[in-house]
Amino acid sequence: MICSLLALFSLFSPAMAAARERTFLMLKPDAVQRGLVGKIIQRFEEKGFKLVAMKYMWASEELLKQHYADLATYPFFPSLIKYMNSGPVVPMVWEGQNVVKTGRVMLGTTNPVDSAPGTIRGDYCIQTGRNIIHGSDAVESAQKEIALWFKPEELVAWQSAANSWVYED
Ligand code: DAT
Ligand code: MG
Repeated sequence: MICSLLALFSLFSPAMAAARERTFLMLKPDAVQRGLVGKIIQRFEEKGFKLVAMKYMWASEELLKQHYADLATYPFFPSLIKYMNSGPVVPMVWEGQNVVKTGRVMLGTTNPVDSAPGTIRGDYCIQTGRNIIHGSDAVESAQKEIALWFKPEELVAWQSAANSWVYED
């Protein structure tokens, strides 16, 4: 009963609805190998975003090909899949207001040569083919990617104690 009242309230509360946007981030094998997992996660925690799901896994070629299906015709596709399949990755779901757009800003551009200092790619990597982190580029692709990498029951519903200090309303 309380859950359905909360769900109903959220439908009529734009601020709450916006706060519930989710993105899919994945630390790539180079982030794991270089010991950057903690540092990168810390950036999203410190920003105020909320971690909803996280795994540590060695992704199959099949899953990676599905994840990057839109890029299948590009010449770099085989090397992209090989790189992504070369070691463990850390897929995650993060939640927060405008987290998809802000997440992309925090990542920096696809080619690190254009990524501003202060961004993850700007600070930690040099080449496009070793750009250490994936982030969804739109709300729709985030939803698709979250569904590809996580079962619904793996997404943890929880209220952050910092919520009212991160959001004014
Ligand atoms: P992003 O990861 O910034 O969303 P994307 O979706 O266009 O970029 O491409 C996915 C990944 O594919 C990217 O992180 C690295 C690789 N990639 C993209 N363009 C490339 C290129 N021109 N050469 C080599 N790898 C590339
Ligand atoms: Mg992309």
